[in-house]
Order: sequence, then structure tokens, then C-alpha cells
Amino acid sequence: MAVRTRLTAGLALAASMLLAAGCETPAPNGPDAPEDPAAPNTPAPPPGPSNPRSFDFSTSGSDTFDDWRRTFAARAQSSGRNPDAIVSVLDDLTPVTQQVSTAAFEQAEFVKPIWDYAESAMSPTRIATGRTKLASLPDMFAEIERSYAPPREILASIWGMESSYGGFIGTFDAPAALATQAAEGRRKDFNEDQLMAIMQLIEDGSATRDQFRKASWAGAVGQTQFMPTTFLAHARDFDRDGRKDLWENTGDALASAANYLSASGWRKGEPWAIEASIPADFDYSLGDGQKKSVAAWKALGLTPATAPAFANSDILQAELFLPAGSYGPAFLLFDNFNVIKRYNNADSYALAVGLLADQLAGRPQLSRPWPTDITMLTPDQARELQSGLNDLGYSAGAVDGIIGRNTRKALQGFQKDRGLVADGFPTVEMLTAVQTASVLGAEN
Ligand SMILES: [Ca+2]
Repeated sequence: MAVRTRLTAGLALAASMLLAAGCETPAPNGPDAPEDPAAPNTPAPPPGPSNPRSFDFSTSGSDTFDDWRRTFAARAQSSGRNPDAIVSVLDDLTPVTQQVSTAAFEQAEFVKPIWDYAESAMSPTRIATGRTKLASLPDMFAEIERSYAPPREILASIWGMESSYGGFIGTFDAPAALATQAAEGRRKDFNEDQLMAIMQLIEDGSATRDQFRKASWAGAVGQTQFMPTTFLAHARDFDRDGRKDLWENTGDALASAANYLSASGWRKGEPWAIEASIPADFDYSLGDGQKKSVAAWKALGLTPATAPAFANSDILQAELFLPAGSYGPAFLLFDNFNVIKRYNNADSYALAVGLLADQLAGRPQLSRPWPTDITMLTPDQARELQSGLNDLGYSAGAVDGIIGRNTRKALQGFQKDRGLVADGFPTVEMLTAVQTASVLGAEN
């Protein structure tokens, strides 16, 4: 999803996390992989009907919406969708007022540090409930682990993050939400693809129209919040009752998530991350996204902070991730971290899923606390930092107020050239240093 792509910023708070821990469904999330050609689909449609059905939808009250719907319905029919399914999905729709405005999400995402997201995701209630679920469904998790690559604690963590373990799966009508966005021209192709997928799922009997009345405002459905195209490509019928019931059937939902992560490249038996202890005088500029073997990181002085279970990871490639710069815990990230991001493309989301999973598995707490007393930059200050770095010749990229990997890397360059700890962490002190250097540069 586009939003997810934008959210790669390290400090980005995934939109899904605006939600207080333990309630609400996440904002745009849920996987949306490209369609899998092996996925259950209807047979190739016959050539378009010689007399295409003309659709007579009741008006929605919006001319824009009605015009879009007429055009889209005709296109759906010419792509082979069943007219009954088209009517079922598109008739009687009312444009959804965006009570949850995108702007509000965007604002809130970047004023909160990444650890706020992780901490809110890991409420004591969510951890306790997750452990109870793992203990009460051992056979289900064991069978899923036999068939798919990810371990049970990762699946349980995603389940907890996405729907509070099935407790909250959304109250929006997916077709109405998706059609509203498509009609308004927001991510039109993406949203139209989702609507087409819903039609196919209804046609092939995988789901009913009514089930899609329980969705997130972004159109994600079920206990693991699948977008319809991902549902079409990756959902599984775990209990073999002939239906892929991601809403009511936990086995179907979690097997589907496991299947999706497997298809996204989950490496069985490998960790998502290891917390690393960093020695004094370490060159923090190495935490700029470059990958090295764990053995190479150890040779540079890093040691696992708490994870003896991963002692055999020396040959794995890892990236040093400094979500709190030199002020908090550091992580060696493995390929599985990026697989979690296929679910929701935000470092903050993947970090929260991983940390919650570790707690569900009974692993040690982080060895270092998050720097909760540090003052974060406001979006305006972040723009000033980016602009200053750009002025000084460090490529921070777009001046958008989002502290992403480009900004962090540019700041690392600035810090390194001045003999500062090159952790790329945007403190108010660093903003002042950049502004001072920028002013001096302009005067010279
Ligand atoms: Ca089933």
C-alpha cells in the first residue's frame, strides 16, 4: 500500500498504531501482495458477453461517485466479473465520510517516537492475552508451524497487533470504504483492484458480501486484516470446511497469515532481530543500513545483549538498526524483519511485532530502556533539519518533515565530519548544530 511505502521512515509511527493498545483496528495495513498465479481463482472468464448488462444502481447522492461506479462496473464486467457479484458489491453504497482523516494520521505518525509505538503495542494486557492464546491453542499453532515457515509467536503477535486476537475486526463496509477512495481518485488503481478481488471472492464462494461489512476503514478484513487481493492470493482454509473464514475462524486467519509470510520469504528458524550491545567508541555511522555477517559485527565489538538462543547466527547477514540512535537499544536486523514489513511497510510496525513476539515467547526484556525523556523534533523542526542538511551538501532528500533513512544517513555524514557520535538521531541539539553550521556556511 502506498501509505506503507511512505512509512518506511524509521521514526514513522505506523498509522495502525494510533490506536490505543488493545483496541481498534489498524489503519491502512494488512498485507497486499501481488496476486499469486496459483491462488484460487475463478476459471478464465468466457469472452465478454455480447450484450453486456447495463447496471441500474440506485444513486448514492454523489454524482462523482455515481459516475465512477458506472464506469468501474462496466470495466469489471468486461474483465469477466459476474454481473451479480458486481451488483452485490457496488449497489446500495453510500460514500464513507472519512471520520478518521488521513491528515490526522499523518500528523500523529511523526510526532511520536518509534518506541511509543512499540510500547503501546506491547501493553501488559496484550502480552498476557497472547500468552493465554498460545497456551490454549497448542495443536493449532503446532500444525501451522508444520506447514509454514514462521514461528507461532510471530503469528500470535501479528494477530494481537492487527485485531487484538480477533477481538476487534472492524466495522466499516469494505466496498463502501474502497469505492469512496477510488471515486475520489485516491490510490484509484489499488482500491479498484481490491474491489475486483472482493467480487472474485464472492463469485468463487470464498466469502459472502455480508462478511465484507466488517472491515477496517482501509478495507482490510478479518482477524489478520488482509486486504482483499491478499485474501485472494494467500488465504487458506485451515479447517478444510470449504470456506476461508478470516473473520470467525482463527485457524483459517492464522494459517493465511503464515502462508503469506512464507510466500514473502520467511526464513524458518532465523530470528527477526537480536538486540546488540555496543562498545564504547563504536562507529555509529555503520548503522546506516549496510549489511554484514553477524561474525563481522562481532569482530567490530558488538555482542548479543540478551539472546543466547541465537548463538548460531554468525553466518547470517544483518543490518545494524539504531531506532533511538546512541540513546537506546540497538538491534541487528535479519531478513525476517523485512518479511514482517511486507505486512505493513513501517520499521515501527515490524519492530513492534518482533518485540511483542519475543515477549510472547518468554524471551528476556530489552537490556536498555528507551530514552523516553528525550525531546523529539516536531515535523516543522524535522523539515528545518532536512533543509539545513541539504544546504550543507548532505543529501537528506525531500524536505517533508519525515525522518527516514535518507535524513538519518545525511545526519550521520554531518556528525561524522565533525567528530560527533554519528548515530543519525535527530535531537534538538543536532538541529541546532546543523542550523549553526548552515548559517556559518552562508556567511563564509
Ligand atoms: Ca475454513
